[in-house]
Amino acid sequence: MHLCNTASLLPQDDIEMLIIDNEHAHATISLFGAHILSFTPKHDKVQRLWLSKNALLDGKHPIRGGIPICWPWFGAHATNAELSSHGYVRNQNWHIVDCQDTEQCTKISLRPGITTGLGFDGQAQLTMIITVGAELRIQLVTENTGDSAFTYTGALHTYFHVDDINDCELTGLTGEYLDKLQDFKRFDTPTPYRFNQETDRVHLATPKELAITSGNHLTHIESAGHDSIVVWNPWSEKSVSMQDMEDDGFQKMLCVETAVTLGQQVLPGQSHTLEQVIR
Ligand code: TA6
Repeated sequence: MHLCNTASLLPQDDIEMLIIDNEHAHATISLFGAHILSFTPKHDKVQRLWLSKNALLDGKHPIRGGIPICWPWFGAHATNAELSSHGYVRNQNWHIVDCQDTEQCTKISLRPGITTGLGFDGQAQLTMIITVGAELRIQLVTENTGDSAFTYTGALHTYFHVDDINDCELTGLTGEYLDKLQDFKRFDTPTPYRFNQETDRVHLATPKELAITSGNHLTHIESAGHDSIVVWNPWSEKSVSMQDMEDDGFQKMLCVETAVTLGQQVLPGQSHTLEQVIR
């Protein structure tokens, strides 16, 4: 595969890193999991994503931070608790199928080795299209290549960098959420939406625009193709319990995930795109 001029491949630890460096931004993408690890626009040089200092880059375990791809299920598998959380495509090597340079951006398309697996009976082609420019556009395209419909869940499980979780506000969410920490009971979205404890919520609203204000930084998040938005911060106790997360890691991150948690049916010959734009 010929790489475009603004892309280069570097081995790091046990995984291959794709480095994108164009006039608009710098980004790092692990081919293991097609996992975006960093995105820094050049106009302000502010890193938008958080990556654990203890993240495992061994090509065997999911990477803590950046943008994990959850597919073909979100969270625990609906019927088989033995299967890995968030599906199986973040745990495998992807390959580059296209790489384009334009004046505005670098556009990379990647596909996983396999899309069939225990726990999912669909025949699908999965493509991740990453567009790196002044903004980062991530499109996860699920195509039904079989002759029967299937339903999937998934998420662009983005870990955003925040200066201080105690001085951070999420704007744009309204309506009800399901609280995973309280047996998925329904609650109203708080305003202002600030954080002072472990938070694990599936918001049933589908806003196009969200924003995270943290210190004097504002990160804009656009979503499309979603049926929910997941908001997660493990807080202190969970951070300490996770080997791949530094004990105080929770203070510098907030997950805001463009998600399909209720289920998206894809008919034969049809496709569905889950999209998040970060700027
Ligand atoms: O998106 C929130 C969540 O489902 C949490 O419940 C927590 O499990 C988080 O994802 C991280 O999951 P992981 O499997 O990457 O540790």
